[in-house]
Amino acid sequence: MSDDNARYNAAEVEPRWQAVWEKGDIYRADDKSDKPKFYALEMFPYPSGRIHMGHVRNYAMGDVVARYKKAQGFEVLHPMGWDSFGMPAENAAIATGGHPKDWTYGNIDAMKAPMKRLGFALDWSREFATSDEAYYKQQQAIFLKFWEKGLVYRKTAKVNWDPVDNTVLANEQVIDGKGWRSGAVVEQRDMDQWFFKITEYAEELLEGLDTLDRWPEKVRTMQANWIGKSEGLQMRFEWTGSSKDIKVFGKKILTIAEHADAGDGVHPDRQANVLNYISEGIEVFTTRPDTLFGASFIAVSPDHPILKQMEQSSTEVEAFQAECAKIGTSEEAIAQAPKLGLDTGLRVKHPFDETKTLPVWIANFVLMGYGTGAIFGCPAHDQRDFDFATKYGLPILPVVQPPHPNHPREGGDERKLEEAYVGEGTLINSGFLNGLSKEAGISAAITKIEEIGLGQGVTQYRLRDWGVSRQRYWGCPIPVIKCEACGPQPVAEADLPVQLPYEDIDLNIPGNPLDRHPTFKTGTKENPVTCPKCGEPAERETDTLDTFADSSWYFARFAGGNTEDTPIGAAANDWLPVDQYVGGVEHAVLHLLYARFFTRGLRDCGLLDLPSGEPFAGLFTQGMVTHAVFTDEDGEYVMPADVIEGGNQLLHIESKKLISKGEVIKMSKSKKNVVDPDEIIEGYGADVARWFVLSDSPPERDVEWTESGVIGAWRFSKKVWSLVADSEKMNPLSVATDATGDALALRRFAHKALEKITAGIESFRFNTSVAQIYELTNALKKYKGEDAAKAESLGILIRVIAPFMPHLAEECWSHLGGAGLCYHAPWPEVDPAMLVEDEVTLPIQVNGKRRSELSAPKDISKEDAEKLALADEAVQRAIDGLTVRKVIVVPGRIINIVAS
Ligand code: ANZ
Ligand code: ZN
Repeated sequence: MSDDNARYNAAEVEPRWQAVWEKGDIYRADDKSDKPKFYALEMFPYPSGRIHMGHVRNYAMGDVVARYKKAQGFEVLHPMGWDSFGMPAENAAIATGGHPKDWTYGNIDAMKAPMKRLGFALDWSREFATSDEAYYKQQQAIFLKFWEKGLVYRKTAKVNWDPVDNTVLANEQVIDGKGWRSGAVVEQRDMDQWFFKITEYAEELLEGLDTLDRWPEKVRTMQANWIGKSEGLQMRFEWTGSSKDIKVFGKKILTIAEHADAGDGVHPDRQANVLNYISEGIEVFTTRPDTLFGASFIAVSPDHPILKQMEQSSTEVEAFQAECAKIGTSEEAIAQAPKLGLDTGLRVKHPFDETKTLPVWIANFVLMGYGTGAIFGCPAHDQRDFDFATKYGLPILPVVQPPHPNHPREGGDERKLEEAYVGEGTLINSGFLNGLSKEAGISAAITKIEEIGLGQGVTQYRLRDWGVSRQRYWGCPIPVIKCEACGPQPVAEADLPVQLPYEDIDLNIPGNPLDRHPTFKTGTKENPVTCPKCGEPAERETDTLDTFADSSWYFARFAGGNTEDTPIGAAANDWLPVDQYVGGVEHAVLHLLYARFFTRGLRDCGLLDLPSGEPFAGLFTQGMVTHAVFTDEDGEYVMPADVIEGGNQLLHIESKKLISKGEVIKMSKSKKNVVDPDEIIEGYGADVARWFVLSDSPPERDVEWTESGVIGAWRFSKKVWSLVADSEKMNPLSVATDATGDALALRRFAHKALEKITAGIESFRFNTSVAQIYELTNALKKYKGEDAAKAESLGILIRVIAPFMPHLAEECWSHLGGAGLCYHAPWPEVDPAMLVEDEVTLPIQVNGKRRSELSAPKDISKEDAEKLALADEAVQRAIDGLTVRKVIVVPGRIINIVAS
């Protein structure tokens, strides 16, 4: 080992190069560059206060791509910022008595330093936090543009209401049906809320998924399921008797005119239908009209407008609704809850069989927000209907005959059924549909219903409009003024931003601090809030936007720069879409879907020129960083840093208590199985931390953090350095075209490795690149020459290491005598000639004595080898005057000639 080797000290080398990079401003992306553009982006962090290993892995992956693309000749944009609005800041402020803003910006400062120490190739000139006034001002401008375009609307919707704290709760704040702070049973309340009309793009969002061929299949599937397109039938079941005489617990059903506000909870576009079914009958949505003959009941949602009358007249209905409300608003909770029902006493006619009537029930599993909020139940072929009918003794009539003759359902209605049959089959007990397949039955039933004027075939989406109102402080204020006379009015663009007040914020009282702020809502005496339309005193909207809005367009803002006069600078049109997006799979649905909606909205408002509307051309979802959980004798969690291995035992460093090692799971603060990146950087260097998280597992899988693994990574970095430190100065851009013998073999090795390393980076299999880098390092270690082949191979090694361990690469590059920065060096090019099959050297013996050797392709035929051997000059001399008796060719090994 040389002295240089002994001196390699990441703690000294890394900051030194970071200073050089920063001074050279080398990571600034040039909008005007005429190179091809490449936009690399990782999901930006929430400023919780600490960098964790998950961040390190996420950003290290993006950094490999960014640096690699730069070396390949692209102009690379690789920005960073902060997703800084949100509830944790409010909770922290409550816990510590501080202010959410101070907490947030303090955390940003605290996180930026370790982030910089990791040496990412980031263009910090574009940095912003979403809570910056300059950013949320533009978000308010976007909100108003969306409103103008019809992509924003207001409607009454259900919220979780905490009756003790007198506040709205987010779904995550409702635990087991109770408020997280008060413990009070949460109620469902109707409140005016703002919505983004994402359903406007349901079809486009679905179709767009087919174009995203660089997205993981599972993410596309999850999005498609979330959008949930169903082709079906919307149809009416008419009341028995005259609709005018229908009694609902003694009261008449109201006429359309009398029921003007019946559309609550229903998409405005569908209100007409809602009104319709109240006077004429019940409108349902079904994807299985083929099973109509098996219908045995109608069920409406507990929130169905028809129950409005009953609410006033029947305590029974009211009590039932209250019972259902306890389950909460989430679709999942409703699906898991036991089936609950109440017979309304109302009856409807069967569309195909005048003699048959069906009872109308209220059922807790019917959602108001999907379809029409009402269904017909066919218990034999839908499990929920089956459970419901079994519980309440409603008829179960099979109408689909399964194809298997031995199926227990064979024989039809006589048998006791155990569960619903949802598969394919032939229709039975179904009048004119008998004998048809499911598919044929569906279209025949739709045609018939359309003919008799009871409905029509429709497409439904499970996707709901995006409710964005949050009754919270730390978010983007919704730029609206509410006037009693004129209704909600947009704040004039010149008056943006609607500033989030800093003073007089008290989070210790439950409820929305903006709502009780002394001036935010109504202004001051001198400067009251007034209606932009009529000028009368009015009130500011006190809701703030869901923070998912903030992360729905930040990538466009990065690309367009921090412009003051427009949300998105023109440069974004050139940079977008993001070429490679990297982040957690937990964002597979909401964040990615909302961003895809926003880019379409921005496009249609003329704020972004992105015809496809797709923000992310390539997506990669990385696995997590895991670690074993340690517990002491009392079962308390212990941080890995406080554990030492002694003998065959694990001991707590301070108390010397015995520690046991538990399962290996995602690093999390609550289990204390975390390793602080800062400590790793301090102990081993940033390069080692980066190398480790990329080396051991395929990027989409979890990687287990182990001490031994880190030490291995650290040793490897030393090994690379010693290789360079022990070398003479040489040009790492050398190309040793006339290498022969060992030098040629080294070249071949280096180029083969290079090809695989490059392919690994291209296909997000960094671990395979790493494995090849190890091999190449070993080959170089063994090589004795100090020649062009070594210079070339070392030059390749340093450049392929650079995306992973950029500091070490710069140090090696400069030590070797490379011109300029390694960061600016081009990606090495594979010499295809070096990839062809290896040559072998075959010794040639004559009568047991080595006379010569033959360089030949490894797979040379025996005949060719014999011919070439006999033609060899030295061999010719040796057999001069003798007769060749025999030639023995041992393929790949030796050629023996027997002559006498
Ligand atoms: C009758 C029927 C018979 C149904 C049968 C299914 C099976 P997807 O495919 O997810 O769109 N449905 C309709 N609106 C509903 C609501 N608001 N809440 C709960 N369930 C609702 O699901 C469509 C099916 O879900 C519809 O087809 C309807 O039940 C139910 F053998 O109608 B079906
Ligand atoms: Zn007004």
